[in-house]
Amino acid sequence: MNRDAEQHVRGTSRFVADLPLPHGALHAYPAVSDHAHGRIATIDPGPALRLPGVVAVLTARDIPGANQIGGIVADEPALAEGLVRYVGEPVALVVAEDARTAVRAAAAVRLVVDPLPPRLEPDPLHLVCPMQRFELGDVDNAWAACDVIVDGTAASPAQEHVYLETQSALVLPGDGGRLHVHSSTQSPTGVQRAVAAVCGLPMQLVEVDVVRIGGGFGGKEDQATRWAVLCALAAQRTGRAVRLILRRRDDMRMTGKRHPYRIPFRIGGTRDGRILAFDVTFLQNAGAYADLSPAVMQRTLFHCTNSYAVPNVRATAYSCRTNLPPNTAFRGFGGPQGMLAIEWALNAFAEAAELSRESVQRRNLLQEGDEFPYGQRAQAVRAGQCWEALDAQQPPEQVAARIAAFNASHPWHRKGYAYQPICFGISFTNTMLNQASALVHIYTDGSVGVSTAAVEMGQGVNAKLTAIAADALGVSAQRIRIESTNTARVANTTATAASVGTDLNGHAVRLACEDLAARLRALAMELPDGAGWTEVVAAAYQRRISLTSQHHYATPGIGFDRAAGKGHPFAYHVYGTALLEATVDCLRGTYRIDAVTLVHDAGRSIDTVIDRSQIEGALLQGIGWLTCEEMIWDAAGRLVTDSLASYKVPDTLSAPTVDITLLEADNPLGAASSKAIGEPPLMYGIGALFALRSAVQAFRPDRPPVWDPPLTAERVLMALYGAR
Ligand code: MTE
Ligand code: LUZ
Ligand code: MOS
Repeated sequence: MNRDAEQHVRGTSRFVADLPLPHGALHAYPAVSDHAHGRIATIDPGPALRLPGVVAVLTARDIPGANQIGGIVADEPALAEGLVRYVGEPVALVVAEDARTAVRAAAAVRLVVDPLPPRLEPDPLHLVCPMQRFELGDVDNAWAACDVIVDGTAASPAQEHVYLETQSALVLPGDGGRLHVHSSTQSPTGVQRAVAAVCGLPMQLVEVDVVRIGGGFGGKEDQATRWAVLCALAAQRTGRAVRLILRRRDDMRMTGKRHPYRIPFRIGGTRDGRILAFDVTFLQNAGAYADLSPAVMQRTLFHCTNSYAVPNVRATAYSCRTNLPPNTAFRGFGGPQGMLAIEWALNAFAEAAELSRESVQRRNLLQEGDEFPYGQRAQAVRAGQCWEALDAQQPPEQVAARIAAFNASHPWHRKGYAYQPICFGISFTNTMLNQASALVHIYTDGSVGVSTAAVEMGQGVNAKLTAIAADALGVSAQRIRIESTNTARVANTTATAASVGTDLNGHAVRLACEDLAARLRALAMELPDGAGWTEVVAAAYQRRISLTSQHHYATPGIGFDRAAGKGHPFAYHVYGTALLEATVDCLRGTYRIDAVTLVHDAGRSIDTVIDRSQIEGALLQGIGWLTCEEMIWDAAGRLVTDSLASYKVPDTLSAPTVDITLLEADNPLGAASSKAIGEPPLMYGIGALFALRSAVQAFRPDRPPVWDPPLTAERVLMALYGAR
């Protein structure tokens, strides 16, 4: 179980907002652009400075180092200079004695912009990075062998992260120009690097510390950086502690989302359902700056055949610059868009070939040794095994009969169902990032402190690392404490992301603890029988044996040639299959996703409570993405759905009953033989779209449904009755 659970329930867990403020601490808030695109004519801080309690207003000119926070592409200023490129882009930072004054004064900064026309839709003529393509087989010559060829365009919607803790930072100026940064970030080193560059300091003078964060979901993989950087600038300038906490509405307006995509495709295959060719183009809406978009776009290509073997593929991706906030990492990291595309295309093919979607899915399921479009061969494939285990629980004829019987006996309600297999590659696709280290101290009282690169964000990585350390040291978990993630204790950390927090840090912890265990075991041989842990530890200290160990881990055997688009980027894949059932009220368009039964390839689960809750949470987040969560920007590029009153996330009352079976098997490259769990189950949610579609089709078989997710109740109603 998550070690923080009890503290969370009692309200004693500390987030950035709960850290005690030092005497004289100041509060910062950004003044932002109200225009999606334009030339900055004037930034007049006068009206803000005249408010009592305002200490300073900083602009790009006050930056001592580089005005640059771009992680992959150096294209993003910390504070806009010359041009503004999205609504909500920070142009100045107000520093005040209290938070309310800072917020009020930020609104008082007078910004004059000469507007330029905004571009809100992706256009491949305006890119943030070069086009990228994966190719397998020979698509152009494969069409001739196809009996059925379908063209279509899939649409993949945006999604807001809705982490409970909004973007937050607290920076304390330290001795000799040092900055101590508390940041709600998944990437402490990312924050450290950017703070150092913008403040004109060497990285050694910037220490970033993260106890835990109140959810990240990818939204703090890159985008916590800006707020920590702004806070650091103010702390450096004023010599006082400075805190910045975004209000929910501003967080929603100012930060990036899951990338919306437009996805034209052509798919073809035989009359009996064998897919022979898939040609797909991904037009990614990157927003105003590159952020992580090039990497997200690449993972879309990696997952554009999901768990299917397609012999001829051409997948092309364009990351397009627009005037929305820079879109960013979000659980699945481009994978959901790639997998939605192939599911959409398979469904279109099945309808054209007059086959069931399910039969086409089953017919093309990945087999051992099949080649992915990026050259890696599928090994230890569990696609078929998961599906068979699901069938054993829910025999397909019984499912079909149950749904048909319901539909025959209800005049205004229709049930639909859909199968949703997943196949998700585990490793950062940028091979360099697949490394971690751990620092383990045993104190003379026998307690153990473990520091790693992993950030606890609710996913339970600390509980898993504790279990791994306890096992390797041969002590009870009670003796072990996972320390905050701190760049002075563990340097050069990779972001806790790509679902590999436990894999990378778990291996590093195991190696460090095995060193210590070996030292102590050798010593224990010399001690009288029955010497316990504390005696052995005390004896080690007495004999001047080090009770500290540090270890580094790098995933072996992976690599990827970006230019060729070929390699072995993933340590392994995670598989699974879900069956999703939905009921639509065909008078109102309202619906429920009733029940989900799934079999998930979990490796040897380190903690089944955590893994089951990760599956449930990810599934619900995936369902929300394609059903009730609708992001709307107006023609001027302003976010309309900027609060939880207008942006609907699924709640516990709307959650389906979920029946999870963990398919356990050894996984040599996973930590303690487990498999990464954080992101893959999100993509079971794709099935919600097709379950709803089949329910609507059952009511209106005469109307080919029009579908652009998210399938809100309004859209379902339009599908049932609207003009087309
Ligand atoms: N679970 C909770 N409760 N909160 C989160 O923010 N983030 C998800 C997933 N599960 C998240 C979560 C994402 S996007 C990732 S990449 C993984 O957790 C990261 O943690 P891990 O690598 O330790 O699984
Ligand atoms: N971040 C990243 C990720 O930089 N590279 C990845 O491959 C990735 N995958 C999932 C989530 N975050
Ligand atoms: Mo998760 S999108 O890798 O933070």
